[in-house]
Amino acid sequence: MTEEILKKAERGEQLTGTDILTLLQRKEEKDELFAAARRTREKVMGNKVFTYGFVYFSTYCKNSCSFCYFRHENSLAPRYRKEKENIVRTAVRLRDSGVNLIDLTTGDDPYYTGHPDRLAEIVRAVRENTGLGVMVSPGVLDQNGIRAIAHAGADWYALYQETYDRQLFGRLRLQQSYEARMRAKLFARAQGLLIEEGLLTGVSDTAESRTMALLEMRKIGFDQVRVMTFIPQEGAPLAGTGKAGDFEDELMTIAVMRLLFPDALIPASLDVDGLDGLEARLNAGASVVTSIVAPKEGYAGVANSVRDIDDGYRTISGIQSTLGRCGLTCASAEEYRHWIEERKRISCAC
Ligand code: SAM
Ligand code: MD0
Repeated sequence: MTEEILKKAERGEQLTGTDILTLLQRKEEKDELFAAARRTREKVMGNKVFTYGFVYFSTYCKNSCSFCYFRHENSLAPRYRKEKENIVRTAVRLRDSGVNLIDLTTGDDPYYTGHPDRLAEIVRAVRENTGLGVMVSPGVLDQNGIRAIAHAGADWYALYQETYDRQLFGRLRLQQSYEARMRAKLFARAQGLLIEEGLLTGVSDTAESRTMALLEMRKIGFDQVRVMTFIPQEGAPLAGTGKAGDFEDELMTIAVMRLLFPDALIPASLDVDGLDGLEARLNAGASVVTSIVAPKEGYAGVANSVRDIDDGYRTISGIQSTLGRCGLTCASAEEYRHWIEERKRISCAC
């Protein structure tokens, strides 16, 4: 059964909801799924992967997401808002280490969301000083905010729905609007930005809810798609379950994403399990290593706020032996820029 579905996917035929559900559920056939995902990645990317530096420059957040360490109410979470000079210096250091893109992320911080000019100034400075691709992940921006980051030279707007099950969304992103979040992404695309979507797993989602999400995502056609396993956080309500998500569900979802969206980028995030989890994610078909963080600069991760950062494992040099074992190598800045330009030509022609 799985074999037939995999052949169908590799021939480029469209998978049905039932096909997708079968692939997500058949844990005993996961190795065949991962092998097909790797073949699909190889066809599109050869042996190259992209690398993203992560600069989490404000940890202030007005939201109360039940899964997140940095939710507004969590007094345990360290709060900082870095100065522009510090952000630029860190971004340049990441560029010099070899990353392809700088992901400028914040909590949903009204200091920036309410004053998009401040955000735009940082985007422009990072763009000019690094010459790299720039992704912006500041939570929901209004239309002025999205226009401002686009004009400042951002390439990407990242905003994760986490789930396409509206009831589950309500339990994860408490008192936030599902529709406003979705609208912001689509408006960003209309402004010429590439857009990234993301799912969380291990949050009482099911293979059925992930199938529904993937079908919806296929209709929209995102440029980068991710799934991350929930990591319980001290001081956040969902930590009460004490149980991290099933890592296999994330890997199998990565692989199915790879088959459904062969041309899209898919992260293997160092934020979920640090360096330990990288090999499995790459072997499931991921094509970007994200959450590379400059050590000893006082910048946090999100799902794992400190793991592997100051000891230098979440770096370009720290990932080399894992890439080598997977038969993969880092793409150059020029290769990434070429990918971006091609993708914008196709994706933003609207
Ligand atoms: N504040 C912005 C927002 O909410 O869109 C940007 C930060 S966002 C990129 C952080 C993402 O990390 C979330 O959307 C979620 O997918 C993921 N994340 C946060 N806490 C997590 C946790 N405990 N375990 C796994 N993933 C988590
Ligand atoms: C990551 N910690 O790539 C980052 C973050 C935001 N665009 C990305 C979740 O895992």
